[in-house]
Amino acid sequence: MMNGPNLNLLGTRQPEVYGATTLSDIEKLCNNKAEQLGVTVDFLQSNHEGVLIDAIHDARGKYDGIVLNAGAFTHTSIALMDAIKSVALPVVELHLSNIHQREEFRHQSYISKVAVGQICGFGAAGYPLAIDALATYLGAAT
Ligand code: CA2
Repeated sequence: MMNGPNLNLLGTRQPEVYGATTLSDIEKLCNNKAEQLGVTVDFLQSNHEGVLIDAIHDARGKYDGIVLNAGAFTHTSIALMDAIKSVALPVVELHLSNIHQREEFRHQSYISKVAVGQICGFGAAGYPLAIDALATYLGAAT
């Protein structure tokens, strides 16, 4: 479970856009879902593109897939897209908000071009949904 820039601020600012749930609350939701499904989830948040790219590279051989909320890098980062392509791991793209209903510049996603699918618009509830989606895709749910 990888989270990009500014998502560490969740629950502390702009609750009207991103909700009142903190990232550590979200981590608990993810752990509960993982336990329910009998899968393991590790959690990372970084504000740095290179750290996310390194984590994607390091995921190879260690994880079966990635749930990625790349934050604003979604709309700008060819480097993240290339990293995902290079590791050939299934990625579920995730957003709290419905990016298609927001400003035009958020409609473009480089992650979508290489992701298995996208979940957006369900707020914090999208996180366990994304784990479910990835586990189902992998046939990993018990
Ligand atoms: O809806 C999402 O999950 C986004 O990935 C969130 C990004 C935004 O740039 C994407 O277009 C959609 C922004 C994350 C910023 O998170 C904040 C949380 C609280 C306060 C301020 C920013």
